[in-house]
Amino acid sequence: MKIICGKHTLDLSHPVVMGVLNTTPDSFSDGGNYYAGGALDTDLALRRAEQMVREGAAIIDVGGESTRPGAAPISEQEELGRVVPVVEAITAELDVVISVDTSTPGVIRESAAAGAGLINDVRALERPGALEAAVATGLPVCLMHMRGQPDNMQRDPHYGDVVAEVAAYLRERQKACEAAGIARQRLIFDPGFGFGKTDEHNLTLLRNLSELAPSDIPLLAGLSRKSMIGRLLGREVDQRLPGSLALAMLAAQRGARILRVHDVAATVDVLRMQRLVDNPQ
Ligand code: 7PJ
Repeated sequence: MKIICGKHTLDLSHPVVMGVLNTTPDSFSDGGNYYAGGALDTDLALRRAEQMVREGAAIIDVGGESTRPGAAPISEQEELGRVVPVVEAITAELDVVISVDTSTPGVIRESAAAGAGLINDVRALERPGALEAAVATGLPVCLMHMRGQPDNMQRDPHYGDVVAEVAAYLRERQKACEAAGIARQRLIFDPGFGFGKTDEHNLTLLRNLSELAPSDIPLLAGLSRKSMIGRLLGREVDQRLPGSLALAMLAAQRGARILRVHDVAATVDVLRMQRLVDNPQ
């Protein structure tokens, strides 16, 4: 399974790691890390990207809008100012696929022009103009399921059958993408762990992960440091590495091809071990 991301081809015959690079001042685990004197420091962000590439990340996911539960929306101008300079810097310096974690049409367009190779949208291109912007880039897209919006999504989410409903939503967004001109070979599915889901919903989705996508559409799983680990194990955000690694391996065993994580080196080791055991040469 391969996916063409601009000038890079991503080999997904084995699971790969997507390293998180948040250029927000306020994200729950790495927000504000790349700020100096109150302003975004592109060089600090670039150095972090470089470190993640050394550690084995195949993709760097650059995000400028916080989507954590309760997060407030920001303007397009603000998001552009956080994302595009970092995409430009990474494109100029590193040989890696850059994905942009965005739902904003202008950010989709300008990031692609700056060298991004993948669009990662937690709103599955539902924002007005986002689908058209994504089509125009020709890039692959990760479609994620979210119930509600970040400011209200964790208020008592309900499903009849969470696996069937998430799968149906992703299929419906796939059809919308195909109708608009994004070929099936350019799509990635993601159940959106923690986005309008209780812990029980998240566990059920992970247990049944392989049912969420047809076998030719790669699955992405984002579980790293998420609050479900905090609640289930009683761990603060800086104590969630073992839980995150366990969930990354369980997701890989259930068919995830891209693991979106903060702790790249540790996750790469886990996936290498899993591969040695499960795919003997
Ligand atoms: C995800 C994401 C995820 C995808 C975030 C966090 C919140 N994109 N962006 N999947 N999560 N595709 O890192 O906890 O799960 S931001």
